[in-house]
Amino acid sequence: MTATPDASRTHDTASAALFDRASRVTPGGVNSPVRAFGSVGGTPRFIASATGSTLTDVDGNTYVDLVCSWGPMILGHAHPAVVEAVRTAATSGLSFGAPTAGEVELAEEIVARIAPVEQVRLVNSGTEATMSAVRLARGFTGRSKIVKFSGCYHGHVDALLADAGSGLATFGLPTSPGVTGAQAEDTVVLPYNDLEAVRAAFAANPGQIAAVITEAAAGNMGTVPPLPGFNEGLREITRENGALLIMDEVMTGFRASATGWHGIDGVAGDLVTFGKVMSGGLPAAAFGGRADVMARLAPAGPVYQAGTLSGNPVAVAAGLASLRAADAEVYASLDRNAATLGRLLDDALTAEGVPHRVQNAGTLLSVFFTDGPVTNYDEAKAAQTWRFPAFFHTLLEHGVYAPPSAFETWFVSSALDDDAFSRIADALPHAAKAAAAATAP
Ligand code: KE4
Repeated sequence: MTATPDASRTHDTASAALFDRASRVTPGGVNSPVRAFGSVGGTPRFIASATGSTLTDVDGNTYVDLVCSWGPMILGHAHPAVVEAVRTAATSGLSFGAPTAGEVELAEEIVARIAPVEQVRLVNSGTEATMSAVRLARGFTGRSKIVKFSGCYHGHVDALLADAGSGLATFGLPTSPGVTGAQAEDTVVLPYNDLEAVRAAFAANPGQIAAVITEAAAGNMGTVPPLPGFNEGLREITRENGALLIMDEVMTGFRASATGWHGIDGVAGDLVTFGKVMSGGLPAAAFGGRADVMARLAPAGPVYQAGTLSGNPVAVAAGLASLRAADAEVYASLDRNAATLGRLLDDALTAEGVPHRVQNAGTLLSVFFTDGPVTNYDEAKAAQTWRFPAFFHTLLEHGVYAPPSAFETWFVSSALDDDAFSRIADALPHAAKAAAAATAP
């Protein structure tokens, strides 16, 4: 890679034109806020195609992809087995509104891999999964309050958009407009990694808390793993108080390890949510857990939940192909690639004397511009996030597509090869210099 951005990079004229057009017909010009580059500025790149670990934008610029569609693409883009499975499924029809064998196979695959999951329901997004899990927990316990943690994001569920992380963290909206007081007042928001606060919340709300929902390892305030004993403590406290534990593995599921975060700390949620990797990149997600809890779900039980495209045969084919292609070597390469990326980040920022800390949770990782450990959202917000925009854009100019927010996790795929890493290694010293030169607002 040349010392300066590749002169052949045509930059972003076609992206800029598309962003202008998009902004006239779609709020913010995007269909999900973080894609708008709001917290880093500049023009979002409109992607024309992707293969392996490479994205190509509409101006013909190529990038090493460290977003992986926010997690799903652990095999890289356009993996032949996944594309073929989608092609085959599509030629048999796209949607029937009736059960199919593929849905059973995907449910069986999840149940076989994740011990606490005895039954599973397929849905279309992680938001649907967490929304449905919360409703089921309330229906099963007859209680109304839900505990969540500041900086954790569980999708745009009204009740969970209370001081959420991810997009809201980027925009700094402690509670999204449109979420009514009634919906928010049943949500208790606590500091992440603080078991004393959880105990106090149960003491203050005896017999009222239906569930605690937590990201199995937090990835929406940057990567903030649970402190040793935190998830185990949540398991113990919820059990003691007759509440359910909802482990949100939408991001960590089948990515942090072959069996998600559960495969790392073994803490069994009563309900577990999934998405992203299990979708192969198409709209599919799931929630599942104890059979006695899931038995309350319609049509078996009274808690209503439904979806026209739930278990869609083409999405299911993509998810099954992705999970089945993700063998031990794929997960070994994810481990290696996450370690390599973390080392390259650390070396480049150390060389420029930039205060930083690379944090991992399984194969998830992110970089905080601070020296201390980041264990919760306040500490994540206290980092020198003002260094991130220059860092991000310098990487982008040098052909590396990192998440466009300091409050997001970086995602590796098994498709990252030597060429990709040499491009990353070439770009990082320039990005570290830009971070070092950044000035506080
Ligand atoms: P979706 O509704 O976006 O499929 O999933 C919501 C969700 C639930 N739980 C966790 C732990 C999640 O990370 C997410 C979504 N993650 C974000 C990335 N930080 C999706 C990216 C976006 O919003 O565009």
